Amino acid sequence: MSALRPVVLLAGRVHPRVRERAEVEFDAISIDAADAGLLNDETRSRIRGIAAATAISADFIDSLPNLEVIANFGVGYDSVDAAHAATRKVMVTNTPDVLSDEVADTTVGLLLNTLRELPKAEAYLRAGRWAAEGAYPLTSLTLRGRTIGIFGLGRIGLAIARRLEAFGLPIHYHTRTERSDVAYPWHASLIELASVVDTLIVIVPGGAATEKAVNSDILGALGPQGVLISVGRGSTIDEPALIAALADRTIAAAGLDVFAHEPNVPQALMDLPNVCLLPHVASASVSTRNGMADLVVDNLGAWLAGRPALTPVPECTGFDRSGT
Ligand code: NAP
Ligand code: 8YV
Repeated sequence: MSALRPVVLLAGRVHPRVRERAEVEFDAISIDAADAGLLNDETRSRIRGIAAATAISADFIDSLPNLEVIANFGVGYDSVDAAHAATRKVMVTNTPDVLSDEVADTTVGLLLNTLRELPKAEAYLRAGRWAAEGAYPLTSLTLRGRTIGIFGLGRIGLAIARRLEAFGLPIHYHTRTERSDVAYPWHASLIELASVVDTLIVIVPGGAATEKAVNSDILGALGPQGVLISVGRGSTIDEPALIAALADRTIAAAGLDVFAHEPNVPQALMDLPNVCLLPHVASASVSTRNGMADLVVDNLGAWLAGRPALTPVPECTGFDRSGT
């Protein structure tokens, strides 16, 4: 271990490639959770960077007097208090772009699985029911004839839109700011979007601005043929309202990759027949996760060597390397 290498904290269950590279390129220290009580004063004062695979609070940031950079594993960084880090001139980075196509592909797969019940049909075959009972029942839902609404037309939302456009489907969207580079109809509010589509794909960031944005009013507006696909953050969905809407068929079905209290999924959701559930796997291929891991370590290496961060989050884009 070289005394010249910057000390970097590996916080949470970091990806193996982050660990392997960090142990070569930095003086790496690991902890399971970002809890200042797990580190003594001397260690805390040595830490200059964090590779974050867990929540990083304002208190934890304040417990590290010489912290310079937090590199989050994931494009969504709602678990890192980036606004507070910015007040301390601590750089925060995330992992945009390298996962957009993978997440968009998975979203289309989840949508098709939800509508056409493909996981259930496979389970039917594997249980020997095709031979014993005959063909799997026809699905009441189809992608054909649907109108897609995308809540969040950012990097991933646009990749989803391009794919579904190729499926021959009309696309509408809601964001706070209308995009000037797409021809899809923009809706100024989520309720307006939900009123004109029957398929709502949620791919906004988590956090206070989107907390429980998909509530009983939005689900009611989506209507009885409505399908909700959620791949952004579980916090954006009012989960009890969704369970009620699925149970009484206010909407037809839902496909969810993210949940309010991961990895815990409400039993009431699991008991419903008209929902397709994935354990937050939208970016979870070896190649995509390796790309994310490399971006985490490359961001740490760049910033700690005095170079600009590769992918700063918006709260920190104004920093130059001198911390101004
Ligand atoms: P992005 O490029 O920043 O796009 C975010 C989009 O959401 C933008 O169009 C933004 O437009 C819109 N938006 C943000 N806040 C909004 C609000 N309050 N109301 C309406 N629209 C809002 O981010 P991205 O790379 O596409 O990633 C999006 C999110 O997907 C991540 O933050 C993460 O939580 C999630 N994600 C999940 C997985 C998974 O494994 N399931 C994987 C990757 C990402 P405006 O700013 O104009 O409103
Ligand atoms: C990851 C994600 O699953 O990038 C994101 O925001 O939600 C996913 O790619 C997560 O960040 C790490 O497990």
